[in-house]
Amino acid sequence: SIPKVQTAAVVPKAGAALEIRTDHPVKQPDELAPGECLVKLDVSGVCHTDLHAAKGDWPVPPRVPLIGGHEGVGHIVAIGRNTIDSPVKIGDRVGIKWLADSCLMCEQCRKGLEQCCSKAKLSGYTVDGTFAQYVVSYTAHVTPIPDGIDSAEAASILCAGVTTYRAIKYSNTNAGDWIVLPGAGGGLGHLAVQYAVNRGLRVVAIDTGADKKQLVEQLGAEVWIDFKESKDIVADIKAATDGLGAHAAVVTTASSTGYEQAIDYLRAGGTLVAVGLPGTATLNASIFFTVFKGLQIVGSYVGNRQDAVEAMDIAAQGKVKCHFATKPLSALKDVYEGLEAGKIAGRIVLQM
Ligand code: 8ID
Ligand code: ZN
Repeated sequence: SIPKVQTAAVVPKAGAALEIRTDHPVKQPDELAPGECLVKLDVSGVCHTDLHAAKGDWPVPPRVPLIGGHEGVGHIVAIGRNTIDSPVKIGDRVGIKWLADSCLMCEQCRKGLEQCCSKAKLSGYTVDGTFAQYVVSYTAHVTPIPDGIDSAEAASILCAGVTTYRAIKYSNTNAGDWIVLPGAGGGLGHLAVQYAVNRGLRVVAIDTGADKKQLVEQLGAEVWIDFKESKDIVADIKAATDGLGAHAAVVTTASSTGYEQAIDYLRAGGTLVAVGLPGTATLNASIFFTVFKGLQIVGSYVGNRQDAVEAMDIAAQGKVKCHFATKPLSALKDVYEGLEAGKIAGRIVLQM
């Protein structure tokens, strides 16, 4: 009893207004290719990436027309005929992350850097995503959702959670170290605060506004800096870290401003992890001080299947909790406006 049509939020072309359509076709079970599965969605988180996709402001263009969304949770209702060795079955609760599929055979896939596979399919970017009642995904890449976590709580772990979990994993930090998190009050940032605290790191949170301050302090940030009020962010961070600076920074701001002072506030030997994705900005780092301080600058792009399992497991144990408000799919346009204005503390999760 899979319907022929569904409700979906469609971007007709780059930059065009979003349309909520009630007659969007559902791919039927006998139309699924081997390795594909049809997932009936309950919820989907809204990531700032979806807004970049809708605006078309990245150097790699999305497909159009496009259904966005890559933080979906639902149940498998069909699997393509002749699918070999599926790790999931009909009825399983699964998550749809940004990396919908990869070849699993190339050098990047073999090394666990499958998100950089040249044949990667991206949910809500190069293939239709989760702002719909049904989505076609891939048995090898859907993330099993453990019992003991609500679908709405699990949703944003699939992008915001996985991404920040991995970024912190590769930040070269140990328990007791200081980590600076510009963008700490946003969707990625508020989970970064928690994954950092969970690893025993000491958090300097940077963002703006009373809501975000309250949120990050409640989640365990020791130091708060409001980037709109601070007169000298570098001095503030040094003052909080015995004058030495922080061991790492994970930047999750959607604009380049969050990156600007990092070379100056990192301590010698520190690591800058770039996560936030302004479309055209360049990283303007002093070569001299990058060398002189022995800094590392790394990019971190979502996570592989194992990162997804690990990040989800920590959330299912209740050690990291997404702070979210739920809204209907029809509110997506307003959610984009809220993200653009920087008004959303934590995440919005849409109910399908
Ligand atoms: O794999 C990846 N690297 C990846 C995965 C997922 C998302 C990257 N992203 C990218 C998104 O495409 C987007 O560019 O990370 C960025 C943040 O996504 P988000 O967390 O979903 O966005 P948000 O909820 O709007 O949070 C951004 C926060 O940054 C703050 C804002 O106030 C907001 O809370 N912020 C800004 I904009 N400028 C700031 C600054 N100068 C700042 N905070 C501190 N200093
Ligand atoms: Zn995302």
